[in-house]
Amino acid sequence: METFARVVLILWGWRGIARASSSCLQFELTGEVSTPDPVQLIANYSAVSRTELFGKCAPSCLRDKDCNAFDICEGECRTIRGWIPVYEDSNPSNLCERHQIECDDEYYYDRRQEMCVLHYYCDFESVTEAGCFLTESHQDQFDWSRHTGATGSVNTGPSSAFLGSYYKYIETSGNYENNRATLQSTVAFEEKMYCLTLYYHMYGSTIGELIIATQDGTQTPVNHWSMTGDQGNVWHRLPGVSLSLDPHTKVLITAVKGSSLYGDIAIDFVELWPFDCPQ
Ligand SMILES: [Ca+2]
Ligand SMILES: [Ca+2]
Repeated sequence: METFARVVLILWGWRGIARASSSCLQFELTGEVSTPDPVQLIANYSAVSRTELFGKCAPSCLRDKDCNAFDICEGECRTIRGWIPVYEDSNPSNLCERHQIECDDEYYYDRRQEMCVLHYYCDFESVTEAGCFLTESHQDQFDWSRHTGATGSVNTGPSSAFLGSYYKYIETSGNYENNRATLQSTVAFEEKMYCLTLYYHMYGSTIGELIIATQDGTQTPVNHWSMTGDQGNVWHRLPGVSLSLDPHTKVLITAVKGSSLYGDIAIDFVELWPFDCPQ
């Protein structure tokens, strides 16, 4: 309780700063988070007291229009670009307070446009996800599996999700080489450029291929990005694939099975931003 009271007092101080520097931007305390997405990190600052941390991160975030949130942690604060859902962590020593501009689910606040913008993402944390734009295709040979923890085979697949608890992967035991599993989009997009980002994990001696493609109606899909073979036992970020979409075009994320069971390919935290990828 004592901590909570202190936070409220500091927040009032911070709102004063925000009003003075910009047109009533309100960063709300939205929850407690643990490890941030490293790519979305803008800067880290350290200080002893919470007051000093607010004094460093709040104005720094206000000055930078790429900054959409800041975290106040023990001994440090960090400014963050883009939009990140709030994940709880079971380890209390990891916890930071996330302050961001709140929009409805499926939207994030774009400070350059000064509005909440529709934003699709799939983090696979629940079976039905409000903002997710992907579903299992039936035009393929098998389905992706939603999973938590390590996959059933050693020496292939991740040991845990990249963010949160769940991810999707292809289980390659019991499937035939070159069998494909596809996630396809289910929404009618606006006609414009989008930017797809995701995390992928491709660990195993017989990893097949991960492909990002688009399909206009029933035409042959067009590949925009692919990765083949073992990429080590680590989550990698795909920094962005620019996609020209319209109401008739689908996004396809396909994993292809390799020659043995050491071919588990996983993805997590798929985001589709409503603008072209930064160059
Ligand atoms: Ca996840
Ligand atoms: Ca399928």
